[in-house]
Amino acid sequence: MNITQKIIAAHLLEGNMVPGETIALKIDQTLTQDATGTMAYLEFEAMGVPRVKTELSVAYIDHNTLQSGFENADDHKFIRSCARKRGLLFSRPGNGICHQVHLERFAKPGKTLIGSDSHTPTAGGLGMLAMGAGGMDVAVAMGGGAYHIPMPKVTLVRLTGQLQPWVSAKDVILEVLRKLSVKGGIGRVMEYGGPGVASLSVPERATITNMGAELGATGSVFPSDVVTRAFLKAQEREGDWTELSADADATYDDIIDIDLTALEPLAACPHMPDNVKPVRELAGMKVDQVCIGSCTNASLLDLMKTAAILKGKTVHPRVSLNISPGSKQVLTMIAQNGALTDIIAAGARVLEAACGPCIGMGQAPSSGGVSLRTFNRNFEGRSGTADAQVYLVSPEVAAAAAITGEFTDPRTLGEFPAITMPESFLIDDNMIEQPVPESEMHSVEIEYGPNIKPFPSSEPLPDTITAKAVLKVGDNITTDHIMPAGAKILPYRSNIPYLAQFCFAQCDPNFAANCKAAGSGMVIGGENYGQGSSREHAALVPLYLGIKAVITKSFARMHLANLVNSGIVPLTFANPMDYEKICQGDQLQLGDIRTAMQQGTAVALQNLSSGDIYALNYNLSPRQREILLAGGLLDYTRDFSA
Ligand code: MIC
Ligand code: SF4
Repeated sequence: MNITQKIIAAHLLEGNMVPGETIALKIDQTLTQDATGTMAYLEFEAMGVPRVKTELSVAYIDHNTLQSGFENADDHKFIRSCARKRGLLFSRPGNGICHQVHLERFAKPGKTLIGSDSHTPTAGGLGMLAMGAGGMDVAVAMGGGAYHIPMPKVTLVRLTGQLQPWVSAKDVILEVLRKLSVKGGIGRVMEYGGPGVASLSVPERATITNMGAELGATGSVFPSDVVTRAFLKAQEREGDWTELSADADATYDDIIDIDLTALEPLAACPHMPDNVKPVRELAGMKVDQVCIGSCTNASLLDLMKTAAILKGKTVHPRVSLNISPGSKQVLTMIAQNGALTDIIAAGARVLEAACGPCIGMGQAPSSGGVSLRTFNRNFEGRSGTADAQVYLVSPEVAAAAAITGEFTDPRTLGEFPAITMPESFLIDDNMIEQPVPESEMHSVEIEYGPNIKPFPSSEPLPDTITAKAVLKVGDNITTDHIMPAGAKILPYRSNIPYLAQFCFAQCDPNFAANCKAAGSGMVIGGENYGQGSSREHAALVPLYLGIKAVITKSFARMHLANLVNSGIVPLTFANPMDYEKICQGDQLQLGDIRTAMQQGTAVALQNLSSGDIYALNYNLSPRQREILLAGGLLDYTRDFSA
């Protein structure tokens, strides 16, 4: 077996390990962050489970850290009260980005983790099967329920050679994205192997597994080897180590080869992570902003490299350099070893250890500004500036541009500063709060601030759905298109009615008004609809606006699951050419949809405006069809437990 199959086999509760067939997995650990967490804990409360049943569940505060009103602070209190009462660890604001902290303090080789954040697979760098999921799925897992996914195919990414000076882990994953595209990982776990693995440290591996999310992959995983052991030892967690490797005769569904020695510095150009070019081709382009941070590239190693490049220099006058460390551990260590002094002296604007600019929580670039970011997503408008040109790069390329004021191939800067991993990290978990003992849980009140509004209710699936095509969009629509984030909107993640006005605003500013006027609607989409984040708001808000079905050429995994969990029917065109035949505004009908979901029979879409009929497909497990029949996962769970 390969590593993925080994972890799945050890956690399999139901189903056969045949790619595409639905499997149910036991989940050992969960994580949430605050932007998805408020909803996840509201759902957990609605499920009525008194204490979490996992081996470990952690509630992080890292996204909504700008507090320009009461909303975020209130939501943090709500999450803290849930964590204390329900048996979760609470990672306080300031402690760092969930994926970075989880890697440092909690990830364990061979275990399963789901998190209400699409970059949860970061922990795959430590040999975990870690997956992003919607908040409701995480709430179910916290309650001890299984996590259902289609059994993934496994792609071996065989690494040979060794990275050359100034070339880094970011370039490895950008190369994979260049080769495979943002759709290339769909339905797959990317498993790293080959002789090149041994040369990569755990934080470097985590940069690679982190951006497996951008491939659309279910997860990404590295072996657990001596390097993993050394990292865990340095984190005073050697006891958490177990060896994990693929059998010598393991088989894979596909293999891709990457020669680390041949890689060069790369950049993902606006506005997709797979639009990758060599940095040398971009050299000379003027740069306005540089941001170093995020769950992709804000480890100790990344910031030590940054500091070494900035040492004794001044940030170019044209450039605003922003640095957000990945965790309190990272920030404390660079403060102690002097690297932070070099960063500050060079003129960097040092932000708190949180997501920050990555999710548009401040530091929006100037109009039309060129921003080089060590992050993982450069979707249009995500930075907070609609016409900004965001490039995704390594810390080396980012720091080089911060000094020169232009895209610079860092290999032209001379000798690479040698940075090595420390033998021990500074361990202080004082910002991780323990829950109260179960015997005292009644003493903790859940604190609901005025920002928290009830979530939208859905109804059991009707016999027939008749509704207008309120929106037609193209390929690769992201959840940032469906439900944008950023400093102005994110504080309302627990207020679905308020969020509704921003739904699809970038695609059609009249979307919300049209939905309200129509009363109900369907959305028509192209390939890979709903790629990107795990946010279930991209389903809950359309539900609130009356969307009953979404019909596309294909869906991204997490968004499809979120639609089902919200009671919105996801269907695909049997003949993708039929997509062309529907116009926005057409009146559409799904006849006998309830019977089809009950019996697993064929579904057709009638276009009442043109008279055409289109055959549709659905790739839904019997459980997912039952969830739809019940009107969503919450109602299904209630029916189930009744
Ligand atoms: C993101 O990077 O887009 C986010 C913000 O972390 C999301 C979660 C969210 O929308 O709250 C993700 O990646 O899942
Ligand atoms: Fe936070 Fe950005 Fe990572 Fe999402 S991608 S978890 S916003 S740092």
